[in-house]
Amino acid sequence: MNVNILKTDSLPFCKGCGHDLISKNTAKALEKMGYNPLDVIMVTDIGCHGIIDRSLNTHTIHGLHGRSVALGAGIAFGNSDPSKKIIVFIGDGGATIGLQHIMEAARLNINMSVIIHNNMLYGMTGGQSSGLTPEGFHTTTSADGNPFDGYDICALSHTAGASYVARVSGIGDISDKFIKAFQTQGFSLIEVVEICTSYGVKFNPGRKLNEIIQASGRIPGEWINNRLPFSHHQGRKVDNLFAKTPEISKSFNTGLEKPLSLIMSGSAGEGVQLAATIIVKAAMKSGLHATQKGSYPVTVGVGFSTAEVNLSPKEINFHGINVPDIAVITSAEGLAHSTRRIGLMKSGTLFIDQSLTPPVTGAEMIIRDFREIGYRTASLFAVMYFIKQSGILPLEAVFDTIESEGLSSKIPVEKLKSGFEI
Ligand SMILES: Cc1ncc(C[n+]2csc(CCOP(=O)(O)OP(=O)(O)O)c2C)c(N)n1
Ligand code: SF4
Repeated sequence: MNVNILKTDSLPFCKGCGHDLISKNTAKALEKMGYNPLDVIMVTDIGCHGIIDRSLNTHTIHGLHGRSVALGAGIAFGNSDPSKKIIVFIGDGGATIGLQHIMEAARLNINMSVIIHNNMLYGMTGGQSSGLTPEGFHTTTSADGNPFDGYDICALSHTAGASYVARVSGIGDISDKFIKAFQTQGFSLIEVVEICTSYGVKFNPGRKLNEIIQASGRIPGEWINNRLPFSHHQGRKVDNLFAKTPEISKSFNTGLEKPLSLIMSGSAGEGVQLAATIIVKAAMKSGLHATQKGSYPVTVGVGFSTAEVNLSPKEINFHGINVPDIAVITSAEGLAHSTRRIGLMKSGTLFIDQSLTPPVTGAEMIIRDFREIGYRTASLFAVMYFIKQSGILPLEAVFDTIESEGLSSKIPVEKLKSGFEI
């Protein structure tokens, strides 16, 4: 398979933003190294650099501000396949918020690469100083120039024990430096010093990147420790996460010939996520590839609950959904959460419970009492209704999954069967 790391050349950053250069050089380095996107796990942090997720064909994980290194470390601990590449993107804001995570990952020499997007300020929130802002650099919170010196993140990481550390200026082709980092056994970190064209340029008119770097005393360079990577000490003590996941074998046939995206929106307690899991597993039993993503408020147990499911006869590289092909809406909270995306549907089908006010959409609408079997089964009932109508997989695959997942006592199987006249 020859799939590019980036889905598009037109990345979602302001014109001239250094994040664009970093993303493209990361992709270039991985492509030069012959990586399949599905062997790359990209963890991104909160901030402008993090919105790259939607442009990547790799696996992507987006964490809390400053926590992406900890997330990457968790993945590295659970991964025993050296062909998988774990790369963490983080801003200078996130890097100082999560500084201790970086130090620990360097000290343990965990097998992962961290790329710090050091634009010397908090980009996404309007240009505040971070712990890496150099002395004298002007930001929203230091209008007279930063009175403090920033951390030397390269020196700290090198001293902590990272195998490979480099600081580079974010100009031109920097993919070879990235290749060195990605080839490293153990922890590698690259600090790319770059400019936020919206705020860095505005507050520091006339200053050029290389002059700022020289003035800061944080000169580009490479620092190497000859140490064994964490994986060497880890030995056989760690469990392989993939080994714990039972394989699903194909026992049914599919009628789906092209990718299909589905959003299911209801309320907490209505079994939306469980219904999505059942459908995903039933689809896999029918030979399809499938992805599932859940969204709900931080206070789990109240408010909306939305599941996004992609099904495809081919491998799925991008598991986000902008405009779905199918939407299944079973409660007012679910409708409120998905109204925007339903409004964007120009075709496809919306399955909506009859108790709700139909929204404006270009999708065909199927209105029905999906709660007749019980509100906890509304989402599953509605999505099974779609499955039966479309023939993308047999309903037997769904019932078989309910049984094999040990859910027969939780789900009113007989009622569902009679609902479908089985
Ligand atoms: C825990 C937490 N604190 C604050 C915020 C608000 N916030 C969102 S983006 C951001 C700044 C990000 O700056 P940086 O990490 O340097 O990344 P950049 O936007 O420059 O790429 C902040 C403070 C947040 N999302 N989470
Ligand atoms: S605000 Fe700054 S950091 Fe964010 S995308 Fe624009 S130029 Fe880049």
